[in-house]
Amino acid sequence: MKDNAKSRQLFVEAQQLLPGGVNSPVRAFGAVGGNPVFIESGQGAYLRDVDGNRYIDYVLSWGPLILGHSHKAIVQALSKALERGTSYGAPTEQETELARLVMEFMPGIEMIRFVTSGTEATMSAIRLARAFTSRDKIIKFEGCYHGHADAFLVKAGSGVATFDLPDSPGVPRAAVQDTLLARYNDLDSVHEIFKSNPDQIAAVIVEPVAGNMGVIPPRDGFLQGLRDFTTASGALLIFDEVMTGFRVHPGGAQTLYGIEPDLTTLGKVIGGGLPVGAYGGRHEIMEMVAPIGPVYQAGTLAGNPLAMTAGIETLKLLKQSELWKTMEKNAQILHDGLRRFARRAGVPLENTRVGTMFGFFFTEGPVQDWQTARASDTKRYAAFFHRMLERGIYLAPSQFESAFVSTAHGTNEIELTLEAARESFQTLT
Ligand code: HOZ
Repeated sequence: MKDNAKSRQLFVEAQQLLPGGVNSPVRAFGAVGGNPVFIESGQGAYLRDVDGNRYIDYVLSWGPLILGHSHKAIVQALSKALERGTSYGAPTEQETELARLVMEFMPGIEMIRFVTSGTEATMSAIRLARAFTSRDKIIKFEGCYHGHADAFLVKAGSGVATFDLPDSPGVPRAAVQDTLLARYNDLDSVHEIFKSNPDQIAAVIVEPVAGNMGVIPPRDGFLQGLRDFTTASGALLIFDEVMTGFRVHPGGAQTLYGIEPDLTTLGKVIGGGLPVGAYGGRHEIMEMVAPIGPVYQAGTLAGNPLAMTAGIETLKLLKQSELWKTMEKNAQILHDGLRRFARRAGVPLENTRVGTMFGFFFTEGPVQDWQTARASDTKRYAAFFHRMLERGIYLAPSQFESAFVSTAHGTNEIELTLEAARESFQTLT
């Protein structure tokens, strides 16, 4: 057994001051039981906790750390930037540079606004879509998570699914009355909504690869169907690529599947581990944003120079296609190995992967939407999670999240992980 005495003590203290001892619910291990480990530092593919235990990290701060922890280029660039100040509340060259880099990866984005979180990005994107179309209703999918803004807290994924809070108290009915729910991967359910709300839908917002109910790839034709419905009805298609951006393909899901959304929301990777979000799209839409248009949206720390610097360094390195390809190859080796060892141990496992994101459901499968995802055995996931943690592998403390690899995960880390998985699966039967 690992010694976790210091983590346990810190958790006791934290719970007296912070709700659940954490600042974001899924960190609390509520779905898997036990105490969260408190982290002291991260280096490359590894986390070190306050008791001195080391873990190979597949959470990577929930996705942003695509180059691993404390990447030298980022640390150096940030150290220099720090000496010049932390925030100015005035424009910097870095904002334009990061905008240009993002657009090189995602040419469909012609103009972009940086904000400070994914929640802010999605919340602002629907405000803009509503203004652009002069319509109020939006369609979202059960099990998809677009941050915690009121309008999205209906049958959402991530922590909302993990803690089974389908509709959060505190969200006024009026805030969600225009949020219409469809089933992921089910075009008929989308068609029905369009049919019963003619000329009223402002936007369809979707995680083009769902990553907040575990990882669920879109079925063939699903995203194209959304593109066709929205175009035909004058609604906007919003790809929430906060998670999938740079992860399922360097150019995001829109490049991988060849579908151009009207608006894209980003976060995570474009901040290189610092707080960031962004929304962008075609000129004619983005030109509605203040100060050139009437749609108001602002932020004291938006486009923060440190976040921009970390994002610039990250994207510059990601331009080396070999780096990305190696990372994807490693994700594939992991995915295949997990499947193989689960099968050998007789553990029913549906595992999924798109690019550098992967997930696994303890079920016979197939998993294609929230209904089938939630049918998986979460107790078994919890047991697997703890067996892996004990063997030095840090996975998300919930079945309904995604795992990520970074460029710092090499052959050694992959082999150690698969060996830990092999042993862990054997103990589950
Ligand atoms: N989007 C992340 C979860 N899937 C955010 C992590 C959090 O909620 O803390």
